[in-house]
Amino acid sequence: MALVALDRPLPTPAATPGASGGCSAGGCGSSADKLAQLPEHIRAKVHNHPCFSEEAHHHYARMHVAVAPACNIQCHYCNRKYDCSNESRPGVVSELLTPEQAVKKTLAVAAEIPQMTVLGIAGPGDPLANPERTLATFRALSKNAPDIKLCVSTNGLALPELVGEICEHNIDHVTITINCVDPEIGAKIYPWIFWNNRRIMGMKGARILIEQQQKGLQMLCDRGVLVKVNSVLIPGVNDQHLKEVSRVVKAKGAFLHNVMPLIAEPEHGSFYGLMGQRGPSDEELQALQDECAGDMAMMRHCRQCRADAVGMLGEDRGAEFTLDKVAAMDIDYEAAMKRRAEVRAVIEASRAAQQQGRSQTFIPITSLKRKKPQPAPAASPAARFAVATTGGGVIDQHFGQAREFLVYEATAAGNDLDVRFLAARKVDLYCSGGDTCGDAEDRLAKTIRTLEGCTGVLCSRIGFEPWERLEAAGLVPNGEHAMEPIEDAVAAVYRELLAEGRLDAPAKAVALSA
Ligand code: CLF
Ligand code: SF4
Repeated sequence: MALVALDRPLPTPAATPGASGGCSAGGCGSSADKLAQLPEHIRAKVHNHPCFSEEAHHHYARMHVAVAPACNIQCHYCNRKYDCSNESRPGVVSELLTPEQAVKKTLAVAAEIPQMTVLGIAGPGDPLANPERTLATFRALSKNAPDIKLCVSTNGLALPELVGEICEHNIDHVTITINCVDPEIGAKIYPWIFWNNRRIMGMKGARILIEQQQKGLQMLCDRGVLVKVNSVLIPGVNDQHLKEVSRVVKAKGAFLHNVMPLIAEPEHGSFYGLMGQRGPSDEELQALQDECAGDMAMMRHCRQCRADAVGMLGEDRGAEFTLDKVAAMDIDYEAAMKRRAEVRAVIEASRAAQQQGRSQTFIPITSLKRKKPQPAPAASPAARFAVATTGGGVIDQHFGQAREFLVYEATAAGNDLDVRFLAARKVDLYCSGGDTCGDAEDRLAKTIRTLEGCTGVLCSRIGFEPWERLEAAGLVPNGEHAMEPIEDAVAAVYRELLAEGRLDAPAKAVALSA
């Protein structure tokens, strides 16, 4: 295979921890393992989609093109001046694109970021309320860039009428934002819809929207299109109801449910923002995700990205691809496709090696026993770890350079150790260089507050000062697992702390070294 330049280093199997203890393929709840359990035809569809597969989001990027300005409904959490809150964090899209501009930009990004596998249209309005612009973009891309997966996000009102076109253009992944299945609750979220050239208010409008969403969902599932359902968690409005939503959409065949926190700030000018409607806390969000998880697979790695986002989830490289910069690029897409295939092959080899390393280096938790073995208790305390990573599924980021931390939870039950991804938490850059270091103190204090509830922080390196501050706040800093796969490193640190009796009270009951 030709040597391929990547914009980030890939882990090698040798980086997989041996003595420190890796996870077993069965005992560790790794997302890669869950992916492997899917039927082959579904696995092929989600394998390199960063939103539909949590494991893929460590390796592959997505991009959005903002070609859809109009919307056919009003959500109380949306102000048209801002990106669609369904699929993006607030902030105006920098540039609205024509389909032609969108195609050129997509080819440019695909050539520059070969691990970009998915092109999504997610706003800034509703893509299916702008069918000509949206479908023209998809049509041109399915012809000119057959190696890019196509993805669309919609509120669902216009969906049933467009299912045929969606299937025709190979749009394999659809997201429908479904916040309720009860019109009474719907009327509290949607003041009106625009339907058959009329504005329909309140419960009547909400009922039509719900019927259209459910009909569209069923039609897509019947045709084998993979559907993800997004729901905005609005405390006091639909928090008690989302479990029912999860049950209903799963019964219809939805693949994944993404419960996202409401973002409502007065400065966004949305109804909820101005009325002081609060969003959920991290704990409320996670509790609801856990409750819904009984019914179906949950997405927990959503970054609520902009309608013009470019790059890995959590990163935005949009500024590198403004219209003027793209216009100046000379793109040979035939050559780019070749290089993209080579890069994908390298990534896949790395993913396979990580999996292989994981199953080869498993050291059962009982191997930490030194003297007379004693039975482990039924369960050990759960502990959360914040991880600094730029992608690739490895710990490769300096603490001071992290703009977000991925939070993982480790739990031991008997001989099994489970490590699961919980959420991404955004932080301000602690170390931004230049002359802004005076603010670093404040930013560090904020970061520590953001990491509340975590036991430790894993990063590739960390300075002396933040190390001390983390310790003073009761967090255990750890820079010893640089370039190791995240789940293995979390498992290793959990084992160490458990063996040293440094986890919470129940940990002391675990006789690992009697
Ligand atoms: Fe975009 Fe959405 Fe497709 Fe992903 S985003 S259209 S499914 S390619 Fe992904 Fe962004 Fe969350 Fe959306 S992280 S907001 S879920
Ligand atoms: Fe805004 Fe999206 Fe709702 Fe339309 S569907 S009102 S663009 S959040």
